[in-house]
Amino acid sequence: MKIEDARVIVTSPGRNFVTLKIVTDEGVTGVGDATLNGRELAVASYLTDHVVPALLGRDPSRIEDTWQYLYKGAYWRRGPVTMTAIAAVDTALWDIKGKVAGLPVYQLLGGRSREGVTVYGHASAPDTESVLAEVARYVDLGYKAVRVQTGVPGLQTTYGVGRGRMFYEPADAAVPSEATWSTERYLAHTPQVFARVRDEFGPDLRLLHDVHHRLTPIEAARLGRDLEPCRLTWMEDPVPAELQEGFRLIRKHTTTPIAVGEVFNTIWDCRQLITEQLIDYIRTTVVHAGGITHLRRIFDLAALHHVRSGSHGATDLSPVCMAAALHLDVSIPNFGLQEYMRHTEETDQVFPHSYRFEDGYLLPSESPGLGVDVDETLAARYPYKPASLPVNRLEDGTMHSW
Ligand code: KDG
Ligand code: MG
Repeated sequence: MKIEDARVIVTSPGRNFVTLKIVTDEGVTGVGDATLNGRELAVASYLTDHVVPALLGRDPSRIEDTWQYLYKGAYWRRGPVTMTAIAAVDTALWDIKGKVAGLPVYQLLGGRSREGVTVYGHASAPDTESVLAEVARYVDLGYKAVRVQTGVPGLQTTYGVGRGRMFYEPADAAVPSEATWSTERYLAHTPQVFARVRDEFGPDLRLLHDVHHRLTPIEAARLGRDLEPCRLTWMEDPVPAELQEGFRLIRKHTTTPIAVGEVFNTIWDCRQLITEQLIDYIRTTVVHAGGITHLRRIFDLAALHHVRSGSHGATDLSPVCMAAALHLDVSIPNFGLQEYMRHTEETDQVFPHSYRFEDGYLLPSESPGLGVDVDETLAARYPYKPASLPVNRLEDGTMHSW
């Protein structure tokens, strides 16, 4: 079997997505998500101009070799654009392998380690009163874990607080919009929100919070400490994570578990965090961390160091990524949680899939391969619209993280 064609499909059914579809000379096809929020066209060009020509004629069954060829062969290793492009190829090849074998991909990864994939939803609202109602809605839907985000009094907008209900879309304008941030106001407000939520919903509901990289290590340590009575499942992205040893300081001061990794692209971005046991959950994803092949390598390293998975699953990760993530989630020994922000109806139509939500769990597809596809005719009806993630400035105008 040989790769005969590889198409890069850019579509915007409510938001932008890039998808790679690989076609073999025997007519078997595979899909991979290649969406990098706000930088979609860079990945599309990387694939079209540099990867696709090298794929034509290759044997699609050689997944590991193709991964090594694209990673090492580029000379320029790592980085979000490169790793997202490699991820798309890798995911599509796993899809093809599953279809050829007549098995869902999780069977090729060693089979089930659990019955379902526990997911968390996003309760977000401008203030504490309204976020309580949002948490209740998720509980009623069966969710066993809920991420809680609110606006901060005195700030006009807060990143991570949605405008819609089941999903939010942070990429809004072609040129990044700007918001104002105050660490002081945020640190004073957030523990009060969680005290109310824990009080109202009791000890069993798993609660999570995303800091979106906005603190310094000592500020994050203080937040973690203030949140300890509320027993969070995790505090996510407390600080920008380029400086991995910065997490030692947070660890020294708080037992609130830490999750990090949605912006990581390789095992090297999290090696120190994992091997020094500075985190509890690694949030790397199929699409941004080199596909199923490389993400499994990260999760295996994590398993040796008491770190569980907690993959990113926001709306900018397409149903193709979600389908692939679920095959890994259900098979690995050290699964923790999977983020699940639902997609719009238009997105679900462009990417027909057979994973499903049931009683707080997502269940991977039982179809051969990944169990997801892209409807290219429908996709063509939604042209690309430039959209960037916003930036933050402090109240005095200084540029800040996110
Ligand atoms: O593209 C960026 C979003 O996916 C991200 O900001 C969402 O932080 C996020 C999360 O945890 O879902
Ligand atoms: Mg996050």
